[in-house]
Amino acid sequence: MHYFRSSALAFSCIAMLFFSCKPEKDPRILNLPKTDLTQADLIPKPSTTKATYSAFPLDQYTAIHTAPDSLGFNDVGLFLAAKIKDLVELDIPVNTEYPNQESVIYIHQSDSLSKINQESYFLKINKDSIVLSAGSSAGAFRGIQTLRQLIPLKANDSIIDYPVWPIASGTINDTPLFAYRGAMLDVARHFFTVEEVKKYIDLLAYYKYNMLHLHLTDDQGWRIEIKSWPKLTEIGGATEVGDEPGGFYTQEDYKTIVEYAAQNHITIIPEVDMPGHTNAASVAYPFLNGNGKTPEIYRGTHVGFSTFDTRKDTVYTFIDDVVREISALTPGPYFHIGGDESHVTKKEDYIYFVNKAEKIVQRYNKIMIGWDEVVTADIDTTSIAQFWSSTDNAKMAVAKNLKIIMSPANKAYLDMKYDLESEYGLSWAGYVPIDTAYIWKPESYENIPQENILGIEAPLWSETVSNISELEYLAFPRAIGFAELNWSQPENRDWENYKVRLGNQVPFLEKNNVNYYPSPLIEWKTESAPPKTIKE
Ligand code: TNX
Repeated sequence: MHYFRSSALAFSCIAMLFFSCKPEKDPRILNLPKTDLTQADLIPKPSTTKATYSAFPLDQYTAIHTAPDSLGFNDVGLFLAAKIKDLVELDIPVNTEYPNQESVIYIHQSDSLSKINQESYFLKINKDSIVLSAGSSAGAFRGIQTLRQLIPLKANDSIIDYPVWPIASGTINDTPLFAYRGAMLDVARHFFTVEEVKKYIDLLAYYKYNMLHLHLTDDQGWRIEIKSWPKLTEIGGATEVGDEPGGFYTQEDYKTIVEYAAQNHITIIPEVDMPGHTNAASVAYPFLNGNGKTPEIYRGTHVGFSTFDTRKDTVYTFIDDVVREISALTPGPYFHIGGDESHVTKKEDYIYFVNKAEKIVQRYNKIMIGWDEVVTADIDTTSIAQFWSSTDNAKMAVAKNLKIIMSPANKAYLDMKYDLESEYGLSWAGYVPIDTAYIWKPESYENIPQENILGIEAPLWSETVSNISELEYLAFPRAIGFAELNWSQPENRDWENYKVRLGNQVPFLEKNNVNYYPSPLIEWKTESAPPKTIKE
């Protein structure tokens, strides 16, 4: 009897090997370890999470199926498949014929969700399927980031004879707190290559950022090709802070960045800083200069010494060309005119300048953004103020009913040193350790009403950093905290709980070769954490 049973088993195994090259889906898959979705290390923390304590088996039988391509959902499916391939080496088919329908990730369009918010999504993880619903491909893309964060790095290979990555089951309902979740990169003080910017975009997208502001010009360099004014990059592109060689983006390079960002559902915001911070432009075209001195190349880190000549018509012809050419390459709705620290521009000249620059930006159908000083001019309520230092300016912005981007330097500046030990960074706004960067309420900061606030943008000025590794040291982990402040509901944010989830980002950061500051405030999980399971 015993003998008979085992020989029958052997026979069916041989038959199975004979008829199929892939092993059959093992029924023991249903016995995946118990999980608890509410304990997952998700950043930003979702609005609501419910656990059902089992798991979806991500494995060689999984396929992705999406809503029709016209809505951009196919691209989101392909993006997910590519990230799964990078992470666990599985080839997951997207919208192709698949033999096994028991293990499918569906990505659906849902009109009811788009009524809440274009970026909202609903994720339902079952034992045999994952259903991601979103109003738009942007919402689906945000949901995909959540799903990526739920995939364990290590397969649960003790269960069956092929690898399975169990994804904790349950439901997640998620909506962003703020519509504008930004980072800024200063490519003017030090130049960063297209590849470096792409890597930063990858990391920002993982944490659900949707805006990347590029500070393209400053005293030390001009970084974007303007075809009608070629010396800007011929001369202005050849310098940066210190001895390094500078660099610039051709218009094709810039398009590459814009397209790559768009694939990551991130909008690029170009900034041409004016009328101050313009030494590099004036070196290239001295007629622009308004500070009464002969412009000379500048490789230092002082601010506030340069200005355009605000009363010359040809200066506005120049600005019109620059705004027109950059706007034509920029699908996003915004154009940033800078406007900060114009210490050698007379007040009345500054106001005159900002009023005229705003009209030029509007002529090319863009919404003007400026650093908080621009509110001292007569700007339209459609323009946006970026609060970085002056609460008086922030209050004036509220009085004028402007929308405000929150970048208070003592909280949100990624270029401030963490502490005494910091290798890079400045400290004019104080040290910004990661608890200071996390424990504040952007939605009620300095009595600015929440309805005026678009969201936080975390600027990274590059006087002290010159390559991606140094950039990452300042940005990570603080940029991860701003992602949570921007996305998660205030009642879901908690420093103690965040600390644990942040410590568990190490496998992701290491896998992506990210140079983060290992702050002593956090218990970093340097070994890839196994999937969280509950003992039965
Ligand atoms: C202030 S923030 C600046 C920048 C500097 C930065 C350094 C702002 C609008 N202007 O020009 O790079 O401080 O932290």
